[in-house]
Amino acid sequence: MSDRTLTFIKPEAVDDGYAGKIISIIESAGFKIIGSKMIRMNLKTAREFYKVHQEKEFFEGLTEYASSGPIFILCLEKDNAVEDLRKLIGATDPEKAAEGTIRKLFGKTIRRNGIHASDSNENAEKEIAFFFSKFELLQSSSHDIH
Ligand code: FUP
Repeated sequence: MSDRTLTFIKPEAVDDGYAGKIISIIESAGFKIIGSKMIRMNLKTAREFYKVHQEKEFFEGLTEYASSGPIFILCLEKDNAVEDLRKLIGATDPEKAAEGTIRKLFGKTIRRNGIHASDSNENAEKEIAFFFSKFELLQSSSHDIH
């Protein structure tokens, strides 16, 4: 089975109308979309999703921002998906992100940086299960719905 990862386009990038452009970059890089949805997280859900950061000084701002509007969530499949998507999105701070990366192109600040992507295979599987039921994901082998 190919590796899977979880990504979402953050509220400001969705609001600015960049979802289509960002998804196009992701698809052109060889990722297959095996699940997608647009939702708005409430504050409680955002705090749960980002709980690994709960001791950080940016936690309140981060979770308020993440719940401030709809996000576009994708489950993606590709060999080496986690690492390859992290390369494609670039560094957390758009100012430090490499040219051509999604955060360089569409991010504005370290908080409003355009896109989230899982940072390990273990977290990818946790984050996929956080947002998707198995019935919402295409099977990697046949691409049939379960
Ligand atoms: P990343 O894995 O690149 O998304 O970065 P982190 O896991 O370190 O941070 C998670 C999110 O917290 C970032 F996407 C943006 C936000 N953040 C801030 O708001 N301020 C900071 O100083 C660092 C991160």
